[in-house]
Amino acid sequence: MTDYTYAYQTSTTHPGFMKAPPLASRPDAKYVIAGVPYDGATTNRAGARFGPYQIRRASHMLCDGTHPVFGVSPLEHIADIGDLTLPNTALEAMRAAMAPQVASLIRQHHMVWLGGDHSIAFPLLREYRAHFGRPLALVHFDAHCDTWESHFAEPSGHGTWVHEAIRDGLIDPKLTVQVGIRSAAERDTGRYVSDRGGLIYTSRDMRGRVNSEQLASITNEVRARLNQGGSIPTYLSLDIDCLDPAFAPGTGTPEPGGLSTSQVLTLLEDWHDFNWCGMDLCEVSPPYDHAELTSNAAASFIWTYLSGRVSHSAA
Ligand SMILES: [Mn+2]
Repeated sequence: MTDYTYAYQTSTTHPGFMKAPPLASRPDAKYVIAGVPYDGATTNRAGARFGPYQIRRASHMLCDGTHPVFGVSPLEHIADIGDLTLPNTALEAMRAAMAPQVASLIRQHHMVWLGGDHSIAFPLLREYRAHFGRPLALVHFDAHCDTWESHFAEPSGHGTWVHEAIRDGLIDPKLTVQVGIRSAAERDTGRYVSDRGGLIYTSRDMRGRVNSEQLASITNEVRARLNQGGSIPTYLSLDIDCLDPAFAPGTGTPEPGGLSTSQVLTLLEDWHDFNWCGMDLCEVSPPYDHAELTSNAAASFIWTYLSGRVSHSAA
């Protein structure tokens, strides 16, 4: 097999996310972390290849892992497989190497993927679509709509995957929810999801709404919408640039005027009982971070998601 090991890859599984053991020593782990350290599709500032390493490092401050809202720790339920072995080359070669590894993992585990730039979401969704045999529901936190039809004259990049996923029937556009959108985009691109029946909450829609009560109308609307799909598997794709650069400066394509860490945490807490089938957290770019703000936020979001899953499974 080609040696795809690069200096920046977390090629050992120790220490894993929250110091979770490697998958080999906990093969029946329900929840498994895997890094996808690829940033070859970044349009602005590269560096997300270092995201998985830094998110894991930030997660080590979570100590015993007991979550203040859910009162549980995900620690005994998780393993970390380290980073996928990928060629740091062209997009298609990377995706071809990624597919069999992803397919094998999602057959056996509930996965949390650490990006990497957001181009990894499309090949992930292809494997989920194949696994479940039906289009998924999608909840997508991002400053960007990611519905561009081309990537600067190339067919695919880190801002095209929602368009590609709808085009290829990987997700149901009516069961697609976007949160935090605010970047420059032509009207038909920016409203692509809502024009096809989905829901978009821009960061402006969310100004001044932080706690559960203030966000209740959004929560109720999203819950009602996802319930229309019955028990449809729902995938969470979280671009850290949904946050305002004040909360997440360490990202490749920052957009001022975004969400606060508290707003996103409220939603992750209040939406913990959705029918989640997996998540990714993309676009953490440590070279632009300050005081590890961005990687700490990313680690807290994943910890909250996992704690919510463990709490919901026990209920
Ligand atoms: Mn983005």
